Amino acid sequence: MKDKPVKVCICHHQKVSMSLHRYSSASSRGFMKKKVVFIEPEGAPSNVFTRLMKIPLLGPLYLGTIAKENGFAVTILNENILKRHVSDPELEQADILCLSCITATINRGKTIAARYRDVRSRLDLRSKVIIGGIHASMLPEDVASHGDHIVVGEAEDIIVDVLNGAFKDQLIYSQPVENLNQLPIPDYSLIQGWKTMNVIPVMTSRGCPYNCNFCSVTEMFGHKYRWQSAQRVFDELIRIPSHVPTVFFTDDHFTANANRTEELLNLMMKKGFKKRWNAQVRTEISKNPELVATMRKAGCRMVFVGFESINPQSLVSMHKNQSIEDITRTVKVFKKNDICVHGMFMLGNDPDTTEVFSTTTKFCKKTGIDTVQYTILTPLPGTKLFGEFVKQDRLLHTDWNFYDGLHVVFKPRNMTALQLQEGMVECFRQFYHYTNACNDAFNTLYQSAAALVKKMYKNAHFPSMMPMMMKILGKGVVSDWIARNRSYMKYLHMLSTKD
Ligand code: B12
Ligand code: SF4
Repeated sequence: MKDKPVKVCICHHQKVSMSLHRYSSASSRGFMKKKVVFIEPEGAPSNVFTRLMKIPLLGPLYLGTIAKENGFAVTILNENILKRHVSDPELEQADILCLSCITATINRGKTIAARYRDVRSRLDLRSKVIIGGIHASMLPEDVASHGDHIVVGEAEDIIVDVLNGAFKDQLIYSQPVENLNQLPIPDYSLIQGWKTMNVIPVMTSRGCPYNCNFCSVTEMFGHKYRWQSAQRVFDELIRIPSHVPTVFFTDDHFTANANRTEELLNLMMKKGFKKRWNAQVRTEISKNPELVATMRKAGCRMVFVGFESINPQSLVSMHKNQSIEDITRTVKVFKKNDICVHGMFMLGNDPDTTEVFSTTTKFCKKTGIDTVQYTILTPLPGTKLFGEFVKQDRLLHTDWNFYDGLHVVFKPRNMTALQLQEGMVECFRQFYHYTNACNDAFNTLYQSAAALVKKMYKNAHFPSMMPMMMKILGKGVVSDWIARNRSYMKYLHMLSTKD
């Protein structure tokens, strides 16, 4: 394990915004278009989402669409969608390479940048690397030696100027997009292999008024909640190709503006929008059961909710602003409306002891949460948590590959790092096993029969098979994670014997 010094971003934020609202200026004609290649490097192979759901980040899509509309020849290479690394010929063709990375993918991004420079210089061609995305925005110093320009923040307003070479400074600060309605409809055909995508991400808002200490969303997109109008969202929805069955509203907080949400859902129902969709929500929404019922009618099949912890002290230490009652009510209200609940939990907060593993798994079983995602508290760069852990000298290392929420990268307070790592694995094992899947199968059978009877009299929803399937698939994912991470477990074991 490499120990690298951590530099926390303390740059002066002199923000620049050169050419606002040039998202749809006319394409240039009559000369060779500059080739711009956006790359989203592969995610951690053990991450269940990387393997099962190929969802691209929207950054390259918005920026690529704007660049195309402004006369550049754009390709987006997403290594998760391609299921392979980008090749040398693909890198050779890029006049400008644009990298979009989260923390867990930045190491791979740096490798790609080096390879790109290498293949271009062998052909005696100039190379230009621009790096953006959340990691570069939170820790620009970490990537400075790998890019000609590092862009901090939302880049829609400046991308054309950056590509045109209008900026002299290496570090470029951009402004948040003020009016999200003006964003172009993402052009998915720019992504090579996009037709294999079975879920299309749509993001209808940015920013979050909350202040969770582990989250980088507020650092990146701010506390002001900005949203698109129902009509703008609908315009995007109807352009999604018919072969894609599912939409994922990737907003951090899809229902934060209840009026806008209701307007959108009504529009979807009125216009007969038929795709099923999932969304990320906070627990507050379950205080509005009418809206939840409308969500189901408009096609919602699953919600992803950051429950984070069932240890009340941990909820406080995270500044999550939610209680156990909120969590319990949320599961109840959504299940009552036949919407599956994917609960996301974070283990290893300072108030957590080893007891947290069994109490969390028991809670998940008792409440009947459909699918779960246990993560380990992770100090992501730019967050308050990261700042605190650096100050307290609690980071184990800064090998970003392991900053994926599935590896312990800090010294926990009330247990060893190994106990935390093993505890997470055990939580997964307890949830994703065949007995649970069989229980789901029986429940599904029973509920289907009940729905059939009900349907004779009124509308009834048939239960989803998804939780059962996820439990079977999840079991394989957990075994795979264990097999791939033996050396990391050994490393944590070595640390615990040192203490
Ligand atoms: C959709 C989503 C997912 C999807 C797809 C993710 C993917 N392809 O990596 C799924 C569900 C699979 C997922 C999984 C994970 N995710 Co996620 N996810 C998101 C979410 C909600 C939306 C991403 C998005 O599209 N944003 C909107 C676009 C517009 O923003 P953007 O892509 O950052 O682009 C803007 C700027 O960054 C910049 N920019 C971006 N690229 C470039 C390139 C250039 C050249 C330039 C100039 C500018 C630029 O301009 C863009 C336009 O304004 C974000 C939260 C968020 N609000 O962003 C979290 C987020 C990205 N995820 C996060 C995390 C931690 C994870 C997981 C590790 C969680 C886990 N434990 O499993 C995994 C890792 C997956 C992987 N790749 O390995 C963190 C990342 C933080 C960090 N520092 O790394 C975020 C920020 C959430 C958080 N709470 O902090 N995720
Ligand atoms: S975790 Fe969710 S609620 Fe908390 S600050 Fe981040 S986006 Fe907002």
